[in-house]
Amino acid sequence: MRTQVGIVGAGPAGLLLSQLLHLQGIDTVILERRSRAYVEGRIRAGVLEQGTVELLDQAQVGQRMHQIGLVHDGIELSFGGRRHRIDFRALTGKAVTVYGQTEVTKDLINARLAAGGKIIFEAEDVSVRDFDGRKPKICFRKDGKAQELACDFIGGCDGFHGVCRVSVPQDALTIYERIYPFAWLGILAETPPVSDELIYCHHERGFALFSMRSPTLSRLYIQCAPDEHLDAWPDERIWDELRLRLGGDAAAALQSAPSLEKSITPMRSFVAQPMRFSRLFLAGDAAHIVPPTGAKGLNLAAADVHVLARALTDFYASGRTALIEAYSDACLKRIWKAQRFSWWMTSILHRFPGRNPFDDQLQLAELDYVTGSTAASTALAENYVGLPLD
Ligand code: FAS
Ligand code: PHB
Repeated sequence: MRTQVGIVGAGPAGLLLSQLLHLQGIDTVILERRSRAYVEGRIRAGVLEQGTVELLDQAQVGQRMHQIGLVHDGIELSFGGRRHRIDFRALTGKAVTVYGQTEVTKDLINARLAAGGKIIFEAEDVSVRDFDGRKPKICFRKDGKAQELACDFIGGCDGFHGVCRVSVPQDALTIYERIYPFAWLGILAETPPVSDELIYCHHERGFALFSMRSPTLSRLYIQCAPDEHLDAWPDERIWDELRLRLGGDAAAALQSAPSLEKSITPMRSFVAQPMRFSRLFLAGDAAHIVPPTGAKGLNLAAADVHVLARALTDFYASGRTALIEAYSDACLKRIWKAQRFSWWMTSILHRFPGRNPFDDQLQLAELDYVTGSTAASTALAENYVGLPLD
């Protein structure tokens, strides 16, 4: 089997890369270890930056997003028993769109397959080879048969636990990491959101987030211990905790419902650099992880493949390699700004074990400053809606 760009992983990074290259007449094959149903069933991110919305439009997969996505002109920060709105539209002229990663994934898979795109689901034992030479290849097993995909370049879009990053000589990689002493317990429930916009809650019992997927589907998170077990969290306990951390009229208005999905997500900041090794390119979670407090994970993956698609398109059109050589630095400039923002949002909104009363007052002062100063709330807003895509 042969293609121009072999892609490992059918998450948002791999699928969007394949679609953007397809629209430039460049052939790709995606190898995904999970089934289509599994990939389309995963509940992950939910907030799209304006730049990501424009990129999905450029990829010609924005129709359903504009039909059912929710455009939000702001968010609320709740602390000290009061809620404070950050008005993105007034501060930056921009907004975000609440549209589940699950839906983005479905739209991209449908578009790829409708255009005759090749996605090999349930590909086993995927390995990437010879990417430091001129003839990279991806080996895998499908239906028990060993196969080989020859290609010019490899898109390593296989997430944090994939094979691509670990296939790079470890001494060629520099790893930056911070593990947070807490996690997020998230649920999806068929109940109307308590507010038209997201509410990020700072509370002495820990962080909480009130998000949504539609006017009838809520996505809710509470800070919990990193080694927490789901069996310790029956639905009732989760709803009680959400009400306690939200407080006020909204808490009274919060309608409980059985959880449709319940999961615990560990919190880490992670960057592996550089992101290119000759003909292997890392993109998305394969190269970097942010804590979800800044809603940057999916958006960073989209920004990486935007830069990568442009570099490969220029190469195939002109033979130029300048953009390919600049790929890693171009992405890392944006990634480290998103890392800073995600770490900052996590630091001001979560309760850290071992903190002292001075730390508590600092957090409250920071939140008071951010919500009281136009300059500070503009800084939050412009990072949240997304810094310009280069
Ligand atoms: P992905 O992990 O989405 O996709 C990688 C794909 O590669 C997967 O389909 C995987 O099955 C496949 N793969 C892996 N190894 C392979 C192999 N050896 N062979 C073939 N295929 C292989 N972000 C937010 O902003 N908000 C959230 O609430 C949020 N929640 C999250 C919850 C979880 C549990 C996780 C893991 C992430 C969450 N994120 C969230 C971040 C998330 O949105 C990611 O940033 C986004 O999925 C990154 O997309 P990809 O880089 O495409 O990686
Ligand atoms: C979500 O809706 O899943 C979501 C929203 C904002 C975040 C994290 C997750 O910061």
